[in-house]
Amino acid sequence: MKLYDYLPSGNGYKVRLLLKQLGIPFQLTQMNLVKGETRTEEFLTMNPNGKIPTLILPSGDILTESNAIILYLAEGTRFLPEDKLMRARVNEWLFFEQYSHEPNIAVVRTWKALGDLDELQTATLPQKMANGYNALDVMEKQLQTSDYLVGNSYSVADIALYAYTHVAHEGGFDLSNYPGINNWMQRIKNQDQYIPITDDCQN
Ligand SMILES: N[C@@H](CCC(=O)N[C@@H](CS)C(=O)NCC(=O)O)C(=O)O
Repeated sequence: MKLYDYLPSGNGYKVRLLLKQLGIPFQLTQMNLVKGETRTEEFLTMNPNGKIPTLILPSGDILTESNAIILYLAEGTRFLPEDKLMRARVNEWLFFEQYSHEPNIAVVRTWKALGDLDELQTATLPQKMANGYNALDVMEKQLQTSDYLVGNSYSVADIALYAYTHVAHEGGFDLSNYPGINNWMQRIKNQDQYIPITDDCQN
């Protein structure tokens, strides 16, 4: 498999972490997003949306969208429950991540990483922060009652939500009032074959 990725990206990290935990070797191509490397004609023929992660399967088929990729890779493994309702619960968290969590927590982190905020970003920041804290509140409520997000076992729901939660402080989010989330993040760090977000898995 060949993964087009960018190491600071939580979306890319979801795929890297799962590939590592599944023991699937892959070749990593790092894309410089700041230089627009996902916007070249060549890259856009693979992913017309111009984004990483983009995964090339051994068959040559191309997969995009981090949560679609991890669902595909997790099929038939311990990272995705077989039970229909439990799978729906995993999907609930994956859709929640893309609509309520990532657009706030990840976006604010990226803005801050890129330097000074422009006028529009400065005006939108308070709402983004409030939305991000709302998403953390929802996770905390669940993690006060269970060790993992779905059915008390580690799944792709945890991988998807961990990716940007564990670096939320880089966007200015204070996680000190979220004991459930903090304990859950520690449980994830203790998983077999855990890698940090900066690991390119190439050795
Ligand atoms: N919904 C997509 C979002 C992917 C995404 O936003 N990727 C960003 C990096 S985190 C990217 O490639 N940005 C480059 C660009 O838009 O030019 C997913 O979950 O994979």
